[in-house]
Amino acid sequence: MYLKRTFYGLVATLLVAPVLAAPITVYKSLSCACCEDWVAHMQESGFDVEVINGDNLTPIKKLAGVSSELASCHTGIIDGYVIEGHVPAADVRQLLQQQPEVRGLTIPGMPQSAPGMDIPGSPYDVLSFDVQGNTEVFNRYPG
Ligand SMILES: [Cu+2]
Repeated sequence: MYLKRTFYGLVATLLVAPVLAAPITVYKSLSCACCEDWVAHMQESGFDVEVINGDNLTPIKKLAGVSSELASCHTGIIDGYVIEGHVPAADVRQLLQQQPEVRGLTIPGMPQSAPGMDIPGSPYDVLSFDVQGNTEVFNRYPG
């Protein structure tokens, strides 16, 4: 019984740990309300979020390799990946599970149907991007 419980405990730890153990650090401006709504979406989805407020996000985005075409309102870092903008928690989880060789995920701009914006009706794409700035569609949402 003890061994069995330990085994299932280990499996549960392995399944849950990569997401729950890695906190996401989110850089945003203090006045960004939609950023806060996205932070709430991540927290509700089980992520441990550390928020760092700053007036000038340009240096952060530059360090993160987020070009102006890929940029959105906030920049998150988790487990070495960059999460730019209103990316759904499910996609972040999928990224962490699959560990693809990309720099991160982005939803450029602020599509109104993405989590933290939450006005249905506009389709949007989650893109992955690499160090050269090449993008691929990671997931499509009908809005
Ligand atoms: Cu926003």
